[in-house]
Amino acid sequence: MIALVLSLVACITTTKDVADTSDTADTAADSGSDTADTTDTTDTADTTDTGTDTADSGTDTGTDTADSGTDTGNGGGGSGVDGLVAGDLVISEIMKNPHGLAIDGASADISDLTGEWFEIYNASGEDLNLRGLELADLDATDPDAHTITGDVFVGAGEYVVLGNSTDMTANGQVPVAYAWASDGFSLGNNADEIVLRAGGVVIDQVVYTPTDFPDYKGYAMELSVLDALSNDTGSNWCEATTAYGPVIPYPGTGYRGVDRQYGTPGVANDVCVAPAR
Ligand SMILES: [Ca+2]
Ligand SMILES: [Ca+2]
Ligand SMILES: [Ca+2]
Repeated sequence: MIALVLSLVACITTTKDVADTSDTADTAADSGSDTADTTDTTDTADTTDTGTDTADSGTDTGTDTADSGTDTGNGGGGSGVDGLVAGDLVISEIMKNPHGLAIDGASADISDLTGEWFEIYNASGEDLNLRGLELADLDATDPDAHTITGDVFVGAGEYVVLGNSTDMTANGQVPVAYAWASDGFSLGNNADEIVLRAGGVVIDQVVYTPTDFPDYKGYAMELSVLDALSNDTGSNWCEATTAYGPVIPYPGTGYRGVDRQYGTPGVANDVCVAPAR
């Protein structure tokens, strides 16, 4: 009986909602300044607000993602090669024909290829990054071609060495800053050419022959006058007189009995003496 009474009371106090049809859309333009609504998730944008938003002065707590792209700029260490003109770089020393440990027939370490290098003098007057510089020769049928793909910094008035290998053991203790690594480029032991281009423009080139230029195995040829016109003439080149690298176990007295390589890779050349042929 008590339960029935309670049930009737509940029925009496419960009313049923009817739809509220009296609201009309708010079409008035809002002229106030909005404050951020941080709790409402259902409002649509108010497109009639003429108020002025205030700047978001909050602190960004998001996490930046790392820049994993490849930097194609010059790395901030010097100007790029695109604006270079003929003479800005000078090919100043060439080791076309190194002799290595293989010469004793027992310990093959420094091969002709891995021991090759040449030196560039920066005559441009500004610090440079040689990334993008093209190395080539003038072979009509099978031209050498390699484009420098890494940063190679060389200060104004300084030298940099490019070679086959940056491995100081394999190249005979030469401070090679960048290696072409047999990728389409090498230095012929007889006649060959080194051409430096930037954007298709020849910045310097040397066309050497074994008759007009110094030609002795194990001796780099060094330029005596540091400009890109002088290096076109063989008589402006001399054999290096400063030894570098490891003692080479050469049997006998051939090659003048030398047991070292000769050159000044990366630093000023020796004072020129007449080539001893
Ligand atoms: Ca060679
Ligand atoms: Ca030249
Ligand atoms: Ca030198």
